[in-house]
Amino acid sequence: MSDYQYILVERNEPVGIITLNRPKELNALNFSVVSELANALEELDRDQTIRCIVITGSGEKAFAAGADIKEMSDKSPIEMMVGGFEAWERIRRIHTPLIAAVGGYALGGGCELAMHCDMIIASENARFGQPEILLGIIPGAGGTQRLARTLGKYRAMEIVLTGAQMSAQEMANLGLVNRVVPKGEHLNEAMKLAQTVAAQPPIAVRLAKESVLAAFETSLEEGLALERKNFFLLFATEDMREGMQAFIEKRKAEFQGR
Ligand code: CO8
Repeated sequence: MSDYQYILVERNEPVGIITLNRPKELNALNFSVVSELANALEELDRDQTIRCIVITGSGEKAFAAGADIKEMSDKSPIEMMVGGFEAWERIRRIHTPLIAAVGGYALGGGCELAMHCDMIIASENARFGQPEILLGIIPGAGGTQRLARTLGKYRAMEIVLTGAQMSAQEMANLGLVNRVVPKGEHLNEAMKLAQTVAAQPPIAVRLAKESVLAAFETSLEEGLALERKNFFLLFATEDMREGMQAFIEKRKAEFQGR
């Protein structure tokens, strides 16, 4: 595993854990953080022993308080464009399921990073929001699109146009947060969820993630066609035979990832 300056990477096989590690700056996402994150995620994604990845923030105050405003404040549009936005695309293409474990602030790019994940577990003190409008910009790493698709137009508009922060419970009620847990319990709960996902047959998990994500990008017709192809494809796996045989024989399935 490579050395990183701004993140910590652990393997608690079969779960990988990435911790954003700039607690004094509330884990603000400078270009290097996002680039390191994309590199680490790709490294874990290639590792067959890692079946689920948890992303969290160090310190009690924040998951991530957004892009690094100090780094961005004097940037030109071109510097922003070439500075590392492709790293967000690389994060978007990770096949392994990602779980965000959010304690404290998930604002701006921090909220967008949580939304790049496939599930979000939040402490009761978590705060979500897109405060970019207060800085004279708008979300740039998918916030307008993912909020609108998840919460609908009207809630997304309010969050993006006012910069208001939302509590973990409000976001859970709106469908953006899977579970709210007592303060400080977010990582434990995310790890439990990750272990459950990691115990499932990996090829089915990969195709299941691909199929659900397709719902955001395709028509119903195309999404159904993709789901059906992935469904048929899984009948070519040994894990499918094992899963069904184990059910019939009333024993626990032993999945091999084949
Ligand atoms: N960037 C840089 N430094 C930050 C950031 C940030 N986003 N957030 C906090 N910090 C720093 C503070 O400057 C402070 O540093 P110092 O001790 O040197 O003064 C330290 O972290 C602690 O912060 P505060 O003293 O402000 O802590 P408070 O508890 O008083 O307040 C808040 C916490 C409310 C979270 C407050 O820090 C805040 O409002 N932060 C900014 C939130 C924000 O506006 N985020 C959006 C940024 S824009 C964005 O994300 C665009 C995304 C575009 C795509 C992604 C590209 C990478």
